[in-house]
Amino acid sequence: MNIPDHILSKVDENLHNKKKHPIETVKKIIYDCFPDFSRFDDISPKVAVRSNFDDLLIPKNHVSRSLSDTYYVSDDVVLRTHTSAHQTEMLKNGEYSFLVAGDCYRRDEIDSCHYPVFHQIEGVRVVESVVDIESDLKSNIELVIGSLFGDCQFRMRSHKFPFTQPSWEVDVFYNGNWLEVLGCGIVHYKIMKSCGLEGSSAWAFGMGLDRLAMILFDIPDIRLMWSSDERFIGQFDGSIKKFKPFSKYPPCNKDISMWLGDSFCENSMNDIIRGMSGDLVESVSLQDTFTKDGKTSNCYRVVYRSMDRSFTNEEVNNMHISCVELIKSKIDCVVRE
Ligand code: FA5
Ligand code: MG
Repeated sequence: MNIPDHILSKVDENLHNKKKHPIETVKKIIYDCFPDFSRFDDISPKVAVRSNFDDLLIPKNHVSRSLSDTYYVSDDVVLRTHTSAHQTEMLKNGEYSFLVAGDCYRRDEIDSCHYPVFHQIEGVRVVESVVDIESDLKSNIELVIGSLFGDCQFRMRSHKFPFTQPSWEVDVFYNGNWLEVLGCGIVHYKIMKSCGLEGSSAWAFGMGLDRLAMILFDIPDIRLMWSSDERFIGQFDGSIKKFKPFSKYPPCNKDISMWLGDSFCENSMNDIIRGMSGDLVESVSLQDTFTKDGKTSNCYRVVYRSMDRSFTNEEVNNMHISCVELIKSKIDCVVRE
């Protein structure tokens, strides 16, 4: 329905299962923290709307469900937006401690740490009610963080997810910055009940593998994860290694100004630019916005930069012109020339 070819073509890539890829290395470190857990890493990312949203108590009007945020295969099938989509079917199947790793899809902004396809790992454990569930969660989080980052400070901040209560986000203090690395919480009692598990409790966590790999391997741009350039992929051997950047190619900036129509959707524009330029687009950012006579004008800066080669001015100009033409014909806006 709203899935461009450049996204569909990623469904079979499975970077999380590609030997020695940084994302697979991170996945395995997390696997090793939970030797007794069942592991699932080849479940199709095409899931029922019910599993991705309804079963997780995500409200009908939640923005994450909209066509502007989620890729719909049909009215009732989406490309999963998180690995939590598999929680309830696993619990109903009698899995009581499991890990699910997989590719996830979201329509999102364009910058060095957002990509429309990324990878998550989900961990869930059902425990007998006698166990102090919050401290069991906390000690397991401590174990994962310790295996990934070594001896470092971390903090659990109260947060809100519809499917866990209470919920937290976890930040790690690494290289002088607090970085958000995962979301977690106690599985909502309504979900436990719907899975026939009233009387037990469970904890769950979900973490983004791409950003973890970027932090641990010093990978500066998330697009590199998709590179098949030997200068990238040849650097990894299955252990954590700092990435040695090959020369950085110069960026080329292009601005595009437009009057917005009522149904203007920034993520749809981003999909067009990503689709037209492949991985040559580095970021799209709002530079300026103003309203005049009830109409809003936005100016976006599109930065093009290749990860592995230099390009000619002519090549970028042509690509940008093609993007603008497609935006004019597909997006509700009037481009200001
Ligand atoms: C979730 O997806 C929850 N399902 C996590 C969870 C599981 C909470 C179980 C409680 C219990 P969130 O939307 O924050 O949470 O995403 C988790 C991680 O996915 C982020 O921290 C980030 O690392 C990664 N992520 C999300 N969007 C992108 C993107 N566009 N590009 C790269 N990584 C992304
Ligand atoms: Mg896949």
